[in-house]
Amino acid sequence: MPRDDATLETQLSDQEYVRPPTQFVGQANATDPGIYDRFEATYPDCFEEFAALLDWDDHWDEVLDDSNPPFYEWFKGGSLNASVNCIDRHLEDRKNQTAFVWEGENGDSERIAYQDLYRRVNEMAAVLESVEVAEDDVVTVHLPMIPALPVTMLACARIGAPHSVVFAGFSAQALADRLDDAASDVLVTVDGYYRRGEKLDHKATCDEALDLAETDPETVLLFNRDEALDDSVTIESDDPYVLVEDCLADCAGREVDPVSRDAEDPLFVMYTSGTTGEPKGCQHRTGGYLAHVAWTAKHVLDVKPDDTYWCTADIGWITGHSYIVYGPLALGTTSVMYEGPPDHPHKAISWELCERYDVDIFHTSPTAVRMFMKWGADHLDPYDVDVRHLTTVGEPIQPEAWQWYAEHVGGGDAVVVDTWWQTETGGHMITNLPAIQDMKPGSAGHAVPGVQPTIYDGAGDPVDPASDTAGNLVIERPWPGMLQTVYGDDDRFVSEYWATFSETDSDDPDDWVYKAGDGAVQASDGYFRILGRLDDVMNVAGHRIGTMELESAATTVADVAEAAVTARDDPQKGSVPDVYVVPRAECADPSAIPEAVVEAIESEIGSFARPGNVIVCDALPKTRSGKIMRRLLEDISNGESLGDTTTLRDPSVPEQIRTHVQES
Ligand code: 6R9
Repeated sequence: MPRDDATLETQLSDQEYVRPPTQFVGQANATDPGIYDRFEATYPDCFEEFAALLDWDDHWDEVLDDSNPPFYEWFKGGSLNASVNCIDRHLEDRKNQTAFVWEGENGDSERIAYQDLYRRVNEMAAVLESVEVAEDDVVTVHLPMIPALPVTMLACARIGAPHSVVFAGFSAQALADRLDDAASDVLVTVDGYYRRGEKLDHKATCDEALDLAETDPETVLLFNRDEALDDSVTIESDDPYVLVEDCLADCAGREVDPVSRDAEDPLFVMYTSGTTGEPKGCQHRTGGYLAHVAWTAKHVLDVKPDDTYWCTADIGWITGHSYIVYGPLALGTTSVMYEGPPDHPHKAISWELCERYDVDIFHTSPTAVRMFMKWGADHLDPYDVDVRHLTTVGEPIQPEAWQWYAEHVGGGDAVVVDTWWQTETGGHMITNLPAIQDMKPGSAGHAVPGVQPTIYDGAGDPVDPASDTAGNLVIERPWPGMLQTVYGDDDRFVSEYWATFSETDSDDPDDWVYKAGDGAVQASDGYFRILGRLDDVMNVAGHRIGTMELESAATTVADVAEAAVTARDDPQKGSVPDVYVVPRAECADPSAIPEAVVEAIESEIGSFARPGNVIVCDALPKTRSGKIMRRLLEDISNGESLGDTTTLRDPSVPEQIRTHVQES
């Protein structure tokens, strides 16, 4: 349920506007301020401008079919292939242009021209066909930031097999859960990769996932990262592994006809954390999704074919899907892809690569900006960084971090754009068009043309527009990039995203409202500012993690009776999870619990979800009806004073816990 408005902190401060530099405005893709009114006046037909950026096999008959809300259909009757839009159609003009320049952590590098990408994707599509992947089979892909990842995604798209990419940092259990949910017959992975100089045995994770999963994939296609890792991998003759290299040799030079997909056919599934322990498979359609990411990459990221664009996200998250793979490739640009983290092999690697590849547009997370800021501007000094456009995504960016980014990375003459959106929305939703609106540090800005964000109060009524009133962020009208459903679970799609603010027995689309799960405020100037999640989802360094997922991981520890997780504010990561656990009565050694809980979370989810503190306590604060008061724990984690505790079953519990926190 949405929280009431009184619990939302708005902390509105006077924010300054920053004008986009004239040279930026002069060259920008989006310059017509009339676009907003035009889109408003012609909704939903306005989104034909999105679709017009793509090559279609068959033109659509209807832009939006909203007869069965919330199961909207976009560009109905149209058909297209995503890999053709991302590759084939660019070959005539610029087959030798680099699509990806890839840098491995260990110093390897590759330039992949559009023609090379075409060859690789076709050969991989042939490999997938050779292991009997058919149209509409979901292929699970567990690959790190190596060229094989976008190649596999596009190969899936070519044959109409939706991909389900599982971020490489996810644990075996998380991979097994996603394999099971999608019931994939084919899994694509790699023997190993590098992380901060260490060789990671990725196949071992896959072996373990295969043991844990109920699904028994018939084939596991195993890429080979490099020869240096060969010794560590053994393939038994009776296991489902097949070396991709061998298959590729058999498929050398093969071309695979792209499957013409209905606009509504799914392009991919991406699992994301929600309010229950089970991640949801957000299913994205081919036409609407691709149109949305292509248009926003062009108009928000200002990507042009001649640019070199670098988005530092991992392709394993939605940002990488939309704004490393599909959007930029649909526009035929050159992208940088880096295997490693921003502090390896040294803290200036980002600037070294910006200089080496002459990056024009740099897209990263506020967490990364805060890190760069902490490391200091000196790291930039030796490099010639000449970007015209800087963007951020994933969490709110504080005005100080924004200023630093603009001044030190942008050199004072770049635009900085904050983009708000979600795995579910497919592409940008609230963000400025950089040449049209002034920047306002700390605010995401305006809605993407045609998109209709609104703030609802706790009772489900819209607050006055632009009234500085904080509330629940909702989207009132369908948009092309929106998820189609939760994979295999239409009911959950309705209950998670629509039920709270919609009249679910109505077939009038005006009665259906999408709940984002975030709090937001629209200032009197129309700019939206995002205040953070209102549900049981936390944002750790821009990664979404469900509180329930963490709690169920913690309770897999045999000695743990109960666990509650809260988000503690963190200057670097935005927030970090604190885990409060109550040992079972028969537990012999409670002091061993914290380590066991950390291990359990790493193995159930992945090390990126590692908690900050694990606090062992005698009891959790509960209401008389037995509900855990997580907000009290959050106040304790953040060292804040506790409000009214009289509704607690045992009002002394919070103070006891505070003592434990101070001791730990
Ligand atoms: C793209 C992506 C979505 C959640 C979202 C919100 C937070 C994303 C933000 C932002 C403030 C921004 N979020 N962008 N918060 N300002 N510019 O991050 O997708 O991983 O699904 O996360 O991230 O809380 O609801 P996803």
